Amino acid sequence: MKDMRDFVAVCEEKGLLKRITAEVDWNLELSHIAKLNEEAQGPALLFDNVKGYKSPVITSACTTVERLAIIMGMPEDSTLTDLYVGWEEKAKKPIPPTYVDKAKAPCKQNIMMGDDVDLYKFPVPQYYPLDGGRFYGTAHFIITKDPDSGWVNLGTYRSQLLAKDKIGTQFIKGKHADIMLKKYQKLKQPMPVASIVGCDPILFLLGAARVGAFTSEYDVAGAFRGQAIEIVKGEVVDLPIPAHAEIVVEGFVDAEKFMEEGPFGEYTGYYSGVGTDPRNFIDVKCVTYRDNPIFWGTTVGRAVTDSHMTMALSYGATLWQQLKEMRIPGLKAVYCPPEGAGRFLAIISMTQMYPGHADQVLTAAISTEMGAYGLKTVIVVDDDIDPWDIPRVMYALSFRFQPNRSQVIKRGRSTPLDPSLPIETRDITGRLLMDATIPYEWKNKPIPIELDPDMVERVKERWSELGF
Ligand SMILES: Cc1cc2nc3c(=O)[nH]c(=O)nc-3n(C[C@H](O)[C@H](O)[C@H](O)COP(=O)(O)O)c2cc1C
Ligand SMILES: [Mn+2]
Repeated sequence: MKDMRDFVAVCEEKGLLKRITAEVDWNLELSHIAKLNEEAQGPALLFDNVKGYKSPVITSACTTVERLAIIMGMPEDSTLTDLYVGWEEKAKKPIPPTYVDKAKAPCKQNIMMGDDVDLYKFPVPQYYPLDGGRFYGTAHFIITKDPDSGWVNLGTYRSQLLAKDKIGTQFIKGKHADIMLKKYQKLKQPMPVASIVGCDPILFLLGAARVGAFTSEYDVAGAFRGQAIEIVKGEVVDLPIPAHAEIVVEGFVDAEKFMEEGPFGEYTGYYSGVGTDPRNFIDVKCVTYRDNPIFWGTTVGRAVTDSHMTMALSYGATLWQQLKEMRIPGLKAVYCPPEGAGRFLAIISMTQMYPGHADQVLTAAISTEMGAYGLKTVIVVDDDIDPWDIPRVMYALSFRFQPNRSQVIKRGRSTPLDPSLPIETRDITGRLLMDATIPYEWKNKPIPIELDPDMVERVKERWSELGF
């Protein structure tokens, strides 16, 4: 799979994509169709007839585990936890991208330069009623380069359409683009950036994943595909651009210039902040795009939508990967529920091998790069319980968890989007670690009740006689 069109073709062939030919308004109608469709775990949607536009919009690409598996090149009956395991395995052998001839790069088929740049030429949706405007970048990612080391980063950070040649940025503190922007600020230079809409969907999943600093998401994408991602040079920025991208925005972010941005109906189910905030923005100098470009959007808002599934994969897989890298023995499986956007809550199943082992796993989870940011509750269960089996997790919390002994509250880095904290003080969160295992060191463990096997046989034989 090298681009969005391959993904559309695969999904269409498997009956996992629906073309909507009726006219649909980009203003709320399109997003509401997508949201209601996603609540029902429906197909990917290709809107062929957006009011006032000729080119299509795709939504709901990542809504089901089946389609996430297709993007990852994994068996379609995989569970989310299977995908975490596959992610960790595939990511092991990074392959750097390779340059191809510009003449052969579809992303260069059309160009708008300078004053001709007009982002209103694309069918950008308005998602929710109180959103500050249309959001150009949802299922997109922003490419930046570290001025010191040359490390190329791909990160998904939302972008509001602020003017025909301006899109907002929301690089939350400590995100890779934010770290780089601060370096450009010191150098007194604007940061060159490119925003990519529509491409091989694995690039978007990686843009949304917490790949460690100094590692390029391009190299990890190469690992997933088993071959180098094809790139070309930008027209005005010296950044590698996916050759098969649908729409490429090139421009500059000046760390000292701001425009009012937001609010936006976030994945927490609440609008971000209280109103607009001054934010940096991309001053767009050039746009290149394919013929009839497919505009890709992802629905945010109340769980569970497309973006929650995206994060349940990209964040959950990262947590699993980073725990595995710590080489802790006995880890069986991790599950980061889509209801918590894959990042507020994690459940870990493990085989205990020594006293304090469960405590180690709990503190390890919040010490990973992934878990150190915003993870609020970690539950560890014994290996007889699958972490995605929520009724069994409730059982463990009822019969194995002991508040006097097995919960610890820590503090750490929060996300400014967490609605459980007052809007003014969202820097620091509490973290709850819950040990729902039976302590390894107990000499007298509770004796589990097993049915008598002979009696079970006898009762089964008499089942119909008993009137069942
Ligand atoms: C749909 C979507 C929208 C996102 N919006 C933002 C955002 O506006 N700002 C932000 O800092 N992170 C946002 N994220 C999370 C980042 O993509 C994620 O933290 C990623 O790790 C950032 O890349 P980096 O690790 O290279 O900085 C969003 C994720 C998704 C899936
Ligand atoms: Mn990164």
